[in-house]
Amino acid sequence: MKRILITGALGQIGSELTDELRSMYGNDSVVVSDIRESKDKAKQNGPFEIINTTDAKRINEVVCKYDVGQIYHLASILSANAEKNPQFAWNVNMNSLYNILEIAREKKCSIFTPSSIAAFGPNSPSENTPQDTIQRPTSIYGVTKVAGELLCDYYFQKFGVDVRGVRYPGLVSWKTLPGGGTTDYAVDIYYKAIEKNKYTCFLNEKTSLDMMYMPDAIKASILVMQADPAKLIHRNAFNVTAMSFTPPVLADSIRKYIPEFTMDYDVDPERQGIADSWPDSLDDSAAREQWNWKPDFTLDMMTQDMLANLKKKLQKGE
Ligand code: NAD
Ligand code: AKB
Repeated sequence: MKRILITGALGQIGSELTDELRSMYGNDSVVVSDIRESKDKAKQNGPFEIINTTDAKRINEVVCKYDVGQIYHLASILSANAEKNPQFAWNVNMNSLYNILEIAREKKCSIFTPSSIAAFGPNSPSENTPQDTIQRPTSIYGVTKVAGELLCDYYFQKFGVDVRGVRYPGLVSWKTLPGGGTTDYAVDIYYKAIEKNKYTCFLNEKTSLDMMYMPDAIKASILVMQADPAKLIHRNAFNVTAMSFTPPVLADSIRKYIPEFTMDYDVDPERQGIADSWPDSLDDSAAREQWNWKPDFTLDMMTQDMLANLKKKLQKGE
């Protein structure tokens, strides 16, 4: 069997996707890569390579060395960090994707590459945002996501590259911290609820955003790659969501398990501006119809699981 390569594999999604793909296909079948070294012993259970995805030659070396047939391309700069250095974010996000698509074209690899709710902008419909609608994002991260969606469609139509993806909403997880996005508050809040019974939120109380628990995000990433291509009308950038909430609704869910939890606000204008430009809630019916997408976790199920696992993790001092 040809191997699977994951880029940006030490990040919030890649760290959990690695575990799932290795349990499905075996440790040696999944090559983990990132621009930085792994401190995690689990990642040493299978092949690990340093790859800077802006370096096409290096990606090519690893693809040839391991006879890679599928690439989960996760290396990226997320919204809040991207806004601090837009030129750097454009270089990493766009040139990496171009390199991956070119190698996929030459070596006939299939590709998973995620887009985001950030691909929408202030003049996209904000409620029940359709799969196909106006996309004029105002963050550099969103601009790279729309450009990436178009480039992926082009590589499929022009060269037949089997490239697929989803528009993830904000992702909540306990294993690995998020990497500098606008939705990171929805992870941070759980740490502070356990450590201090108190959280200061950097988004205001009216900010409604789509969210998803990581096991559902991993499920979506694998399901879309397993989907029957004959059933795919869309190919890239499927809207997927599991829930949509504001900070006080998330705080209420936490209070069901930690009644003394309190929250106040100290709004960060930059991240608030980004969040305000994103949808309140997505319509993910195309994913449901074309590849049977359905999330498992509701908000309260996520909260219960997050708190239980984070408590254990923090007690161990990890
Ligand atoms: P992350 O920031 O947690 O991880 C990204 C990883 O990429 C990091 O480990 C980083 O070291 C690595 N990286 C950065 N530059 C690199 C380079 N030049 N070469 C190789 N590796 C590099 O991000 P994530 O949350 O795991 O996101 C993965 C993908 O999913 C991204 O495309 C992101 O835009 C998308 N996404 C994530 C979310 C979310 O909430 N986590 C939501 C929507 C979309
Ligand atoms: C971010 O906030 O940048 C990401 C995303 C929604 O793409 N979590």
